[in-house]
Amino acid sequence: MLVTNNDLLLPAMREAYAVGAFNINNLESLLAVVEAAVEERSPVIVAVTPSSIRYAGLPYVAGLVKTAAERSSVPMSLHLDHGKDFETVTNCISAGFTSVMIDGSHLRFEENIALTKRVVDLAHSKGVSVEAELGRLTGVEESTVEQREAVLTDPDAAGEFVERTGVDSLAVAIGTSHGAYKFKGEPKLDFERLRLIREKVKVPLVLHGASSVPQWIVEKAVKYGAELTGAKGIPEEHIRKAVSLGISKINIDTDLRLAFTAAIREFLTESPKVFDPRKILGSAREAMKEVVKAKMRLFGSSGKA
Ligand code: PGH
Ligand code: CA
Ligand code: ZN
Repeated sequence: MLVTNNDLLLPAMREAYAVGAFNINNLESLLAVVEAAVEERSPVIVAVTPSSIRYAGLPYVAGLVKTAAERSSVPMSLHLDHGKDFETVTNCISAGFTSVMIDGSHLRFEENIALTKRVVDLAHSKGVSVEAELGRLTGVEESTVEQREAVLTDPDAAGEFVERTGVDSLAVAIGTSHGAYKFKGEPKLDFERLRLIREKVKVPLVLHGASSVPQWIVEKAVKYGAELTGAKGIPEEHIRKAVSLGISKINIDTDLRLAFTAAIREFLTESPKVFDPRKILGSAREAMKEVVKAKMRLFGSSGKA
């Protein structure tokens, strides 16, 4: 059934597990995520970015996810990931999204508050949950303490931000980043900062840029011709620790892209006579599903639906 992010994240925060938000852009990735959730008996957040909406078309994306939700036995939400403006949010709510992110993290503090508050007023009047972001995810590239402080989430500011906006959940910057190249050296997250934020903020906390970039998937992709030199993600024990310190929602996109690409490269090379798209894409769907199931076990959401 289709529910809001609040319905999924408040129990998660109470019971100290995290719900995965998996980015989808087509039928294959949606079915991979939904089938994984059903098999793991896990709640799940289906996340769609503005660029995925441009790729697939808003009515198609919304229709697919709503159909999946009606037909499956686990609770799921349809969530706008990294919504940048009021118009995108409005369109998604009209299309039936049950949760929206307004990402004003690039704005000044007061402007981020004003935009987020405006979205919260609209969304709450329609029964839709809102996620906002404070701090920037590019923190890993900053080398000095001053540079890091400037982009990572300030705990006091986070407390004030949530109070003044009335937002339902908050994405924090503690050293993760989007994509397959997260660290040049050793992976490092600011867990002390997370602990302080958790003390100041009463709503569920969200970790973006949380893909682990599993080396076995990278190696398979490279074996079949991909170029991924230097690809590195968040180690699984860091994810486990982040959950234990109060992260309730974890966003995964890159690991699904890697699984998709590695599976298709392998399939096309190993089965040169096959040209049935269902077989080619079916191998990718299966690979993404296995990744999603492993995440649900890692996050502790398996068995919670
Ligand atoms: C993410 C995904 N989506 O909003 O934050 O991050 O690139 O680490 O999968 P990854
Ligand atoms: Ca952002
Ligand atoms: Zn993100």
